[in-house]
Amino acid sequence: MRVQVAIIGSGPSGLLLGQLLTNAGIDNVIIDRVDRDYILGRIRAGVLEYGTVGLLDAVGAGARMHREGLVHDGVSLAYAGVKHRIDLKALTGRSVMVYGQTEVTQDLMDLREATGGKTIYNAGNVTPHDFDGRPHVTYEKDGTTHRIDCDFIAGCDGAHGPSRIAAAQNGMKGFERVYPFGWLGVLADVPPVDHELIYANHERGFALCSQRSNTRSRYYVQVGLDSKVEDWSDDAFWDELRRRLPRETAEAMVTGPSIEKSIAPLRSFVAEPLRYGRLFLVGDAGHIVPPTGAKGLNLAASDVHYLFEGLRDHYLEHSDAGIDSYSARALSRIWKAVRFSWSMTQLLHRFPDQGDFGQRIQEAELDYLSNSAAAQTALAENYIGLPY
Ligand code: RFL
Ligand code: PHB
Repeated sequence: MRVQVAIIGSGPSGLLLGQLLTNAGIDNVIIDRVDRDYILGRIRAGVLEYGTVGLLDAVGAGARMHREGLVHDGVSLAYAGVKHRIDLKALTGRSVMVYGQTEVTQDLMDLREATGGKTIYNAGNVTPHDFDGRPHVTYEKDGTTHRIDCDFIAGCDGAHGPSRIAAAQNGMKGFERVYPFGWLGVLADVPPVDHELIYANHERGFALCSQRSNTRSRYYVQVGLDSKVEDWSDDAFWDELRRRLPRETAEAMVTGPSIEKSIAPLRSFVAEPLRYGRLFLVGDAGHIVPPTGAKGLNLAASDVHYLFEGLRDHYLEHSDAGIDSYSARALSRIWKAVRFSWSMTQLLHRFPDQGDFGQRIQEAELDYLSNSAAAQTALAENYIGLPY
């Protein structure tokens, strides 16, 4: 097979890039290690920046999001037993969209199918080759090795895929921070405790009240790295969550059986550069952020925006300026989101060595934030998403 662009990975970044290319008449194929149902079973992000919403609209995948997604004009921070609202809309003129990554992925998969996009699922041993010369991707399926020749390879295959590995073998530099805790997440068919998200700082650790709809909630509590999902009964989770929230919030909480429960470790990682000849790292393949800032999926979308502009200009304008500047343009936005996610993590979590002094410093910063329009504007600008 020969295509113009071979995309490794059928997560949000691969699907969004694939759709932009298809709509522009640029031939592409997506190759993934697993199948559609497996990908749709992964419960992940929930908050979309206005830029991500705009991109989904631009490709034609926004209709259900506007029908079923929840527009949030604000977000709350809770600390020392009190909740403080940050009015995103009043401070920036923008809102965010609460719509699950699973739904985004499903909408993009449905659109790809409807527009005749090619996807190869259940491909084994997917490997990018010769990206400085004649780029091609090989994979195994049904006992045979297949080869796809292409002009460019988009590595949209997440943090553990073959694109990051290939980059590491070709001079990539990685910048990393590992945090000494993880998030235990629970999904439950109970009404959300608040109409907006609550990020809570507490001496026992961070907690987050998020949601997927008016009848489905997504909650998280910070846990130690040695914690296992099996150690947490539903009751133990609800008790711990309530302990970390202001009293009225805890009392208003409706609990019920979990429909999903998982633990994710937190880390920050950035790969530099994001381009290796004709191979590009996109989304989680190029960077990881702790979920505290709700930036991972949104950064995947902005990477796609920059790379698509470069590829479009290459094919339609005969200019390589966009491809040549992809890594620098994307990294400049990525590092700002990495900084924001790191600072939100720093502000809201309990660190093993922070002690009472560290707790008071966090509370002082949260107090300053709740009383300063300037500080709230800085947070709001980052939360709704920096411009592309
Ligand atoms: P994905 O979604 O990981 O997709 C990569 C795809 O590549 C495939 N793949 C391979 N294919 C072929 N060969 C191989 N060897 C392969 N290895 C992997 C995989 O099967 C998969 O289909 O990366 P992508 O597209 O870059 O998207 C990134 C986002 O998924 C990620 O950044 C977000 O989920 C992060 N994130 C959040 N982001 C937000 O913007 N807002 C949020 O509120 C938010 N909350 C979260 C999150 C991530 C979380 N976890 C579990 C890490 C909450 C959590 C708990
Ligand atoms: C989620 O709903 O899963 C979610 C929301 C906000 C975050 C992280 C995760 O910052």
